[in-house]
Amino acid sequence: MKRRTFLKFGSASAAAALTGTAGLIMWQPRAHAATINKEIWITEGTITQPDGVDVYFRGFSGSDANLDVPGQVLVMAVGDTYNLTIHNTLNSTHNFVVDALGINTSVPAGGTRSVTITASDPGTYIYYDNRDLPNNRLVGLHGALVVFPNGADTSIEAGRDMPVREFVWVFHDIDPAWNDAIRRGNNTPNSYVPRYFTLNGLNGRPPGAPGAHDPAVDSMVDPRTAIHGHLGDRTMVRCINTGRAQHAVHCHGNHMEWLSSNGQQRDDVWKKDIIPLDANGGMMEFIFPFEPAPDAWPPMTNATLAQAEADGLHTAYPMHLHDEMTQTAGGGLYMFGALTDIYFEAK
Ligand SMILES: [Cu+2]
Repeated sequence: MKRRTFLKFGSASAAAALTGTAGLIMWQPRAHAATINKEIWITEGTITQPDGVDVYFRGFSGSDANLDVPGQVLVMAVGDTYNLTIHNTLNSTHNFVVDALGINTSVPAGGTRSVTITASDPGTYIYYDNRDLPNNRLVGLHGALVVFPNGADTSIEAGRDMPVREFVWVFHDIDPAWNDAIRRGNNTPNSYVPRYFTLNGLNGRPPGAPGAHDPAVDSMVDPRTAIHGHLGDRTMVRCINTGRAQHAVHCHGNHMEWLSSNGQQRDDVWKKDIIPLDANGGMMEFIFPFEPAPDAWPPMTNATLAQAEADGLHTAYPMHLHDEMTQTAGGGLYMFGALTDIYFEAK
């Protein structure tokens, strides 16, 4: 059976379709290996960008009625058997590839294929379509696979204690001229000029702008992306970059504990306020420790956070990228780029 699904999403409806498909990960260590069965659909359509422009995308989506960019976060443990069934609703062949796990499955136009994923090492992995590299990855066929330690192991990645909660941040950049050339089956332009920069598929919306504070469109409040924690709530963030622009990830409030880059754990965990994130499949993991922010006055305690909340105030610090272009959309709209907020909350 061959059919074609073309979906159009305004930002709000695209984000609604995305809810729960990327970002915050819930995980409870368990004693036994599991068999996990999941289906995803390769779909296409347009997503409206912050400047009102509809841009063409393809995605590994949660249903044939969705367009998920990035794709669903796949979560498993070492020892699990993850049976993934991939339906290709498009009229072109697409691949499902996880380089580090030796997985490369081709799904013909209109066809369905299954792949079994097993992993011997915990960590963060990228899945993507490597056909016409990098075009299908750039046009949206990418996502994150997270592998936790097996059994009841409560450590994560080289004996580090399991953090209180975890997030996946998928950074991406978009040249709409490339996406349109890919849609038409034409050669992509000689130059690549990204005009949109996304974090889990969304962008920041500055106060007063359309969509500001709307979790369906604003990456600064999107629950998959914005971090909330109490003092001491060590929070792990797994960053992947499926775009072509290298990034400099920068957090206010606390320094980040830099755990790994590109799958290589660091022998020494440095505390940094800026950490590089390589382009074209780069990865980086860090812990945001939720220590009292050293620049706060009066000194930050649970009591001062509670008083601020009683006064109707948020205590939040931004994460933004230090490559300034990425903080814009459409060639100039400032603060419509890849950024989010980190909220300190009273216990
Ligand atoms: Cu800053």
